[in-house]
Amino acid sequence: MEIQAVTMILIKTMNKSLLSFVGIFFVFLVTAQDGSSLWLGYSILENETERAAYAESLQFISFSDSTERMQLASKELQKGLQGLLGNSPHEKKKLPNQKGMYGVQLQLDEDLTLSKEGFEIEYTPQGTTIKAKKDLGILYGVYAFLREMQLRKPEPFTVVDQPKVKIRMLNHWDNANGTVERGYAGSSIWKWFELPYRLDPRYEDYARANAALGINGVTLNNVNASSRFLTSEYLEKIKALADVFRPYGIQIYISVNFRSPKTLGGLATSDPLDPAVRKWWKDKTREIHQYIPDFGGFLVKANSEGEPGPQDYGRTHKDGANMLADALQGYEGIVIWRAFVYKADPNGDRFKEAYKQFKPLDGTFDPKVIVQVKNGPIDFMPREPFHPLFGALPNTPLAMEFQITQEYLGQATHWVYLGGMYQECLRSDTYAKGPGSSVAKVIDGSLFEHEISLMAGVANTGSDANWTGHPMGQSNWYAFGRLAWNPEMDAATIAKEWVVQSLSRKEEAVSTLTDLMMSSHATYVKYTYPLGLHHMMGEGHHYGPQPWLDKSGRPDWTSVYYHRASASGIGFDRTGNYSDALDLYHPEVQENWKDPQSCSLDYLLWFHHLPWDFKLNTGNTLWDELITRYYEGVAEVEQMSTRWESVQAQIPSPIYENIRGRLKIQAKEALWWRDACTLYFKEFSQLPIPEGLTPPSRTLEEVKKLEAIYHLR
Ligand code: GCW
Repeated sequence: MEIQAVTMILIKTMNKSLLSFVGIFFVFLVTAQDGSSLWLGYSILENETERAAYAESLQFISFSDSTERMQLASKELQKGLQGLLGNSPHEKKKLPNQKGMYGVQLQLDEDLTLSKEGFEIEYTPQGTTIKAKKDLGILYGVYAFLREMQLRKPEPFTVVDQPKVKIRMLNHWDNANGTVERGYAGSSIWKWFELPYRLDPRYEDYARANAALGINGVTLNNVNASSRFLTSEYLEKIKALADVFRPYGIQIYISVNFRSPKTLGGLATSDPLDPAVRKWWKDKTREIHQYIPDFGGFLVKANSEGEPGPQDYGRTHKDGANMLADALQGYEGIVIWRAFVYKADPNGDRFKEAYKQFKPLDGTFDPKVIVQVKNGPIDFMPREPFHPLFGALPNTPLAMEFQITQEYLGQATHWVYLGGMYQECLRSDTYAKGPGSSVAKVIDGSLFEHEISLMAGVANTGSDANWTGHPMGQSNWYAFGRLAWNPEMDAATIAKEWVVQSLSRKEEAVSTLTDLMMSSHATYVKYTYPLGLHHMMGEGHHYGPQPWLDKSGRPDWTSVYYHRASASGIGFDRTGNYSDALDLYHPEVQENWKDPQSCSLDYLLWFHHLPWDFKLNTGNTLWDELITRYYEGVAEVEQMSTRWESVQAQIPSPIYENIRGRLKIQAKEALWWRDACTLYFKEFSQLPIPEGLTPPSRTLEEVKKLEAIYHLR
């Protein structure tokens, strides 16, 4: 007998107060305490009166149409209510019209003025309706209702919602051999060697967790793509996953290797204008649809970091993307073409590369093509100005690519909530059509009235029991999903939602944790890349500090290329005096950053090379401010630990211990960053550590050895 069934029997045979005690105890048992249930843990509502009120108003579930997805929505609602209330309402075919019999109706309604994924929830103690035009809207409405129940009291409320962005997608950088590029939570969740015959139960857990956020697309494999994913053997495996995901409204996309016609098809070339190549892609696309009729489309990294692409044949990104779009004619799918391209130019500025290549192509892409742009111009640095392409290509739909996995943000050992960082980018004003032309409006398609819109997040999932390694990594997956649904949502609201559903509903814990989450990003930036420094991490693995890195495969893979520290100062001059990358932005945006006296300190060294004794508006010199920030960052991590310890009693203990351990690593490594950077930059500035701060207790040589260990064989 399942534990849940035992719980039910016990609950039915007990008196009320004993019942609530045992109920809570058992729900703790059935709700995983290790974080594996993500935001779908549905632990019992602790307030007995509120629970009783909800139970009274949710005695049954009925649904207007019996589609497979309506039934799924009803099952999800039952599961959720079972957890939250300790008891789950029965399904009823017809609405009971007995007095005192209240419940939820899931109702399809063609006349609603909402998009096909939108929903309307109306809760009253005497009856609740969840309405939508389509059954996927009902499923989304059910998840939203369960979320609202955890955030509100059982008093009447109405929620009307629909997504602003059409495609809300996770990009997995997962390889066929089970490894995950830039993955820090174990191996891939896709068991390619078992598929299609064995379906890991986690596939469905994954689909539920994503559907609860409204994520409706998944690219399964790494953008550094293997052609293997296009073989019929792998298409059969992918089909098996597509079949699991479909009921949850999730479509599959595949990252493709541009050289596949050659490597897989045996053709002499992969030139996108070659008729045989074009036919190969058409045939392959037809074959894919035999397995996956609702195939989402192709994701392509071309001519970037050694990946093949149309430029190998003297063609352009447009030629490559439009060829794939042509192969998809007659089908629903699209081509997602990445703009993460940069040529090695020792005298250039990598900041400008993607703009240089894509700006001239505006308006030349097939309507099925969307260009996917990383949030910033370099590469997912802890803080970047928004990418200058946003707002610059009015005739091309642009997708946002955020990184959820924390490649440059402490990987799985540093607690960094990314909601605020995503928000900062989305709310940035491009001024493309005057004030109010936010990045959010570019990517939701509204600014330039594009049909396709897309937001992608590079996933942080892996085989670890809690999915993300650091339990707090879950909140970044969650925040990404919520912002993809509505890029204008508030990061603090999202943080609170996540805490309430995933960690604790105790008031003190909720406010402490929301606070900690919201300040965690600024703290990380302080002890790693204060004042707009960027790209000074360990070579290759991208972990820890290596500001002294001066030789690598390419100049723009070193650290010195970016910080440009010398006796005369520090920072990358991107004004008209040097690279003039600033000029890629609208004049109003340039205003924010062009004058070092008024430039936000968060972005100062992104755009300016300044002398060490440059006087900032804080009253400090640049040197003093820089070093002070490193020290503040370290102190803030210590405070994070203390505050974390203060909520121990309110957090499930395995998660509490897990994070406590990781905070210790974070504290040690914040110190590592601080010492590495202050000692290294001191060699140039020749200035003392500011008064009142204790100088590092180790030498630069000693700190350098810490990084070197990563390269020992
Ligand atoms: O951030 C860099 C990573 C690469 C990644 C690349 C990209 C998938 O270091 O690992 O490759 O970006 O986004 O294509």
